[in-house]
Amino acid sequence: NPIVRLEDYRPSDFLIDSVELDVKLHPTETRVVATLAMRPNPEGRSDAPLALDGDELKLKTVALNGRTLADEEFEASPQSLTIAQAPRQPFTLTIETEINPTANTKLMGLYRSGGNYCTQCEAEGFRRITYFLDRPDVLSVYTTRIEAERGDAPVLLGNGNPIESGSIEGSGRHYAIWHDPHPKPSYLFALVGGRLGRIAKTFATMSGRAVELAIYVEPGKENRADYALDALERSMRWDERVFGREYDLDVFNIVAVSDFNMGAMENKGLNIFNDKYVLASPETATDMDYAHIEAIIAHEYFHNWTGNRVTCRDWFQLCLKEGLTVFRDQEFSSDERSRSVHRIAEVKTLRARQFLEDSGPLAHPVRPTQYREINNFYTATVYEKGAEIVRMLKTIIGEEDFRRGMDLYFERCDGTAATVEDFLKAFADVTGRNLSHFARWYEQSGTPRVKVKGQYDSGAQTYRLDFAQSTPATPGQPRKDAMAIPVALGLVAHDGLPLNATCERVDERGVFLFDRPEDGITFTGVTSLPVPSLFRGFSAPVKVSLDLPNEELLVLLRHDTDAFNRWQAAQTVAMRLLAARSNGADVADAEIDAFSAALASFMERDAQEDPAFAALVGTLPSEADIAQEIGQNVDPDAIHRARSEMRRRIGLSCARHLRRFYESMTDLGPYSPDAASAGRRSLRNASLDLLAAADPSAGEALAVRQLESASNMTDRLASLSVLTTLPGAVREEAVARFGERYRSEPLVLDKWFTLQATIPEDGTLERVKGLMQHPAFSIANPNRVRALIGSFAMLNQVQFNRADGAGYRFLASIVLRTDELNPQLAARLLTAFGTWRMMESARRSHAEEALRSIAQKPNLSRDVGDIVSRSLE
Ligand code: HT7
Ligand code: ZN
Repeated sequence: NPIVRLEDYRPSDFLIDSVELDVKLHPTETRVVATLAMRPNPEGRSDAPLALDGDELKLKTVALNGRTLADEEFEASPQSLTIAQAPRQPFTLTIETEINPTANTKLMGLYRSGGNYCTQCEAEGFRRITYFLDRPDVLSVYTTRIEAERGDAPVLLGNGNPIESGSIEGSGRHYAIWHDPHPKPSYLFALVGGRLGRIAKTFATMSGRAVELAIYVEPGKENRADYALDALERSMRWDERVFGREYDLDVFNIVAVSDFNMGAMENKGLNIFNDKYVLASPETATDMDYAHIEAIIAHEYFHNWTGNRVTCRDWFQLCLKEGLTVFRDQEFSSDERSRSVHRIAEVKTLRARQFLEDSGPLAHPVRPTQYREINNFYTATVYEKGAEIVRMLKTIIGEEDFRRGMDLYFERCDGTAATVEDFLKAFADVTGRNLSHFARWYEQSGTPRVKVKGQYDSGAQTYRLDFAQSTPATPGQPRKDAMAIPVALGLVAHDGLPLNATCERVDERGVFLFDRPEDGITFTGVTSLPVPSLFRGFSAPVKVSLDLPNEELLVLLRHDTDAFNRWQAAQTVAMRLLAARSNGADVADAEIDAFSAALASFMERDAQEDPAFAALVGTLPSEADIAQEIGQNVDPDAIHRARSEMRRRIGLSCARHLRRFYESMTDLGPYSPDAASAGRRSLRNASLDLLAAADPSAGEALAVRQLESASNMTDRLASLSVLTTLPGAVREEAVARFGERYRSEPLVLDKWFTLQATIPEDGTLERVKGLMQHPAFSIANPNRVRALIGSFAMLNQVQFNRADGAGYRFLASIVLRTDELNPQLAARLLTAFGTWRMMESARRSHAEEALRSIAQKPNLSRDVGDIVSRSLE
């Protein structure tokens, strides 16, 4: 498979100014006629042939300026259409293809989901609909005519605005024509045809234009889309207020489908969503589901400016739209909810997914320089670390200049296919700063380590901080340069009183820019021994080591004005204890009890004001976090034992507080998904979890009572989750009853699959295999596969990493099976092997054997072939 390289980029030899698509929908023989207004690109080669991309296409006819071409005038295969002698002036190319949406199990291009027709074109799916210059720097104005049996597909949707619709006399068929005036790349094309229910409302934009917002879902589930519609309206208002961005069409449609490879897709004016991120009711969705729906609705909407109006020149620039849009959705959620709680959640995800990726065989820069399969680069690094880079930029230049830079970026790049350089140049120009060193964040992979040493001189009343940075080698990058790291910091006195210390290297926003291998700064006017609070708000995606004794970390937990660092202090102490215990070191129970007592008192302090924060403080690092901290020769069983034991001891020593939280944090009224109510539920359920760890039989009774009386899915699922940690007949009965109750609710059954797949017991692999026979499970549906098998592999540390290698062999067999249907899904599952090299040697060799068994199979997809070979390198 050829490798695509950033350095080989050159402009397209031809351009397509407009596209007229005529799509006659049919379950197995859909006809597509594409009429392309083309011309040679003045920036391209003047003697180049016209080479159009295709993928599994059946060509019917091709005509140039209305004349059907004879066979010898072009070369066609399912993968390409080439005309050697293309005209050197503007011309019209008309191509007719036939496609089979029912047979399309890859869920790319035009396919069927739940009997409806839908499309997915990012990154390279449009070429599965018609031959095209399927690259993001070819921007065209689209007009789409969609025709179908009215009975099969009464709803017909396209990009842009609806301009005409009608019946085709005497045929039972009808059509709709959509026109999108905004030039766009083919990956933003979409159409939908089907039987769908609808909810709608009118939105008045900041300049007073009326926009019809609508969400289409499976008929009968319309009221489950109310929250998503409300989130859409709030997102639109927020983008106007915070970034000055207004919506630009007469309609904005969202369609929810149940077979989807990712979360959602930002097609211009016609977002298509995985129904998991649209449908919610108190009975079926948890607080976390509501928060995800809000974030993803916002994310896709925000793409209208960061991705659609300003798109990417090539797929290497993916972070330009994804990192920036994640940053924007994070800011939206922080404004709508609790900023500190949200920041902690973001960082937990970043560390669990991106730091992990950065430390394993699949590490790559935020802007990769080469790929074999672009679908494998929709990663935590591109999205999450990409967002952190934008956040760091804002931290360094400040809020006002950040907004001015964004305005300039939109002004300059609107209607173009841009690069990371264009983005950074806007900020360099408004601030007069040279951002070339900062740009290294896009190029260098791996998570920088920052070592810090503090020294207090009581005589001089100074406090010196010495910093040293290094970044470990990653695939293809053996040596690293120093990064420009913004360190937001402050000093905290042991008694919590303000310290009026100053340091000229720290700017007015409290930020020191650490951009050399080593550097040191000195604070003056430090009247008592301080505790440094570093990387406040997690100001840079780095790993920090600073040898503060546990007592000083507890000073931060008590007194830091930065909520993130208060939480971080508790996590650091917990991690030290857990990692030491997992490694077999002697940690006195008394030390754990002292930590527990401190935790309980801080949770108590925060519980009334910010219960969600208190719940986070009381939640231990996960088994995967501990494995990452240990980093080599990992024994997941030892980690599991250490963490379980620590939960038990915390539960025991904090029981009084936990019981009080459990009893007081009940709902204040009918269920509402707002952050305050969700926070109360999270503290209540975190308390239940610890109480059950300390006293399983009392915990079981509490959980059973909660399961029976719960008025919402958050509390019901939390109690079932506690029960799954307690083996026995009560658990089995509760699990069976839950499965029965929700047998016709696939999205709830996904939660049920996940709970069972993550039971850390020996029988779980057999249970997972058994559940694959459940009538609701389907190997062709990505949500089902991810819920059952993805969760087993990604979330069940002890059972996926079984010492006998059975977990690895199972995953390998599933990867091979899914690869035949849906390579994108198979490749995602395969990334669960990303941690194999950090395991102890027996597990390591089982994992390697499983990976080799995949690698040696003939006819692997490019997606799986790429991941497996990089995993073994
Ligand atoms: N821009 C989208 C990324 C995407 C995707 C979505 C659905 C199915 C396949 C896909 N391939 C890439 C989603 C987003 O980040 O907003
Ligand atoms: Zn996105």
